[in-house]
Amino acid sequence: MTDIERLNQQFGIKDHLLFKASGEQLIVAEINTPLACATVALQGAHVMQWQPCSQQQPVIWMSSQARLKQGKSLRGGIPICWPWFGAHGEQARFSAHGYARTAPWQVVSSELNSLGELNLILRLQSEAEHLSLWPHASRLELSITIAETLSLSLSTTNLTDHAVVVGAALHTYFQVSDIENVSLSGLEGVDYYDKVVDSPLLTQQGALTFNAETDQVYINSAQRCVIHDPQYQRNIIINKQGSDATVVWNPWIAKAERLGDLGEDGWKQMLCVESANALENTVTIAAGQTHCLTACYEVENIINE
Ligand code: TA6
Repeated sequence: MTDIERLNQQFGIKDHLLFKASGEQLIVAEINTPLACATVALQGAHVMQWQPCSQQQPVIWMSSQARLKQGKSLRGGIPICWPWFGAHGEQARFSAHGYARTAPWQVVSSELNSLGELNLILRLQSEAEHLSLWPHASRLELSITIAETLSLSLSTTNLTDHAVVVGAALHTYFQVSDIENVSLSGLEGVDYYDKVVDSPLLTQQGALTFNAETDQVYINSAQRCVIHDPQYQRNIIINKQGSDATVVWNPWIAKAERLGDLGEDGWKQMLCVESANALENTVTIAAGQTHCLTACYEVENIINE
């Protein structure tokens, strides 16, 4: 029996959840329910796509150039940054955003409930190669609930006998009609670092609009954010818990060209709003304890006046 056959036998749900090969011998879970469709790669527990039935456009952006490749991060979807955010504190040669997003995760459970919500739980257990990068045994689980809303809960259990400090993010790429025609509210008055210019702490004045590369880390921010997209006639509402930092990122033209994997003008149709624990908002997890970082995305249709 192949891995895919075993997964479908153990966790498949007829007509609603099917595991299949994708890219270079990797495996994805394809989800179709009366409420929404989604795709989740087992590598990195990476939500690649989510589209409620009520939406004409996907809510999560994925680069047209994204290809599933063993050990390679995907441009788009919801990369899981863990157990550090950004560059590694000491080892410049370690991959940015940690190793969880390129590691093979295991399926723990799948369930379609009476409301038509599909829940999938994936787990990453510390392996030797991970311990060489981050020497603290841990169990990482992602619980994904796919419906008219999308909920993700990333739980870190510290399996060691000492406290550990963890940086993490649900590095979500949202699809927008045109980055120059959307705004982001919810961060008014919040302090942030502008990573494009390596600024000191600044304070956000008003809602964010976008007209250049944007890479801002908002600290002590547990607020709900909303992406306002009049052209798509929708708001994307981003609620979170267990996350005190919010990262807002769009590479704009030059950086998108340098990255080279966003596809033709892909930068114009994406906006990252990341529920994170980073910089002064990393989390300390005591021995044997668990921390949960949770985000929930909801789409509100609006009629333009
Ligand atoms: O979250 C924003 C950021 O840290 C940017 O600085 C940029 O590096 C982005 O993440 C993408 O990182 P990646 O390693 O996926 O190319």
